[in-house]
Amino acid sequence: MKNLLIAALFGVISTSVLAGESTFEISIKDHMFSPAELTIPAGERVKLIISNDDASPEEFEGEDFDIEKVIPGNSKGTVFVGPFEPGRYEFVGEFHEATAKGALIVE
Ligand SMILES: [Cu+2]
Repeated sequence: MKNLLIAALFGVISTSVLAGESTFEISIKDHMFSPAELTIPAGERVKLIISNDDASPEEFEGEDFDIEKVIPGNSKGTVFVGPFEPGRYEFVGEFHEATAKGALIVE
């Protein structure tokens, strides 16, 4: 019983550590990212909440990392990125690549 309790507590702790990963928000408006450059910590898995404030769908796509996620108009999408080495990692909104450009600055 005691071991079960410890295991249960441990489960709660590891879940909360996962839930505690850094979260950052990016928005899309007029087919542009804001902020266009986002600084995130190196060596960590990071949660990005992408809010598409345009009426049309957008696809968040990493140029320098392997993520693709379509976000319908006027809604939010969540992706997990990293852990990355320090550097600059570009991404685009693939449906409006001419204007929807951004980068993660990993420090
Ligand atoms: Cu794509």
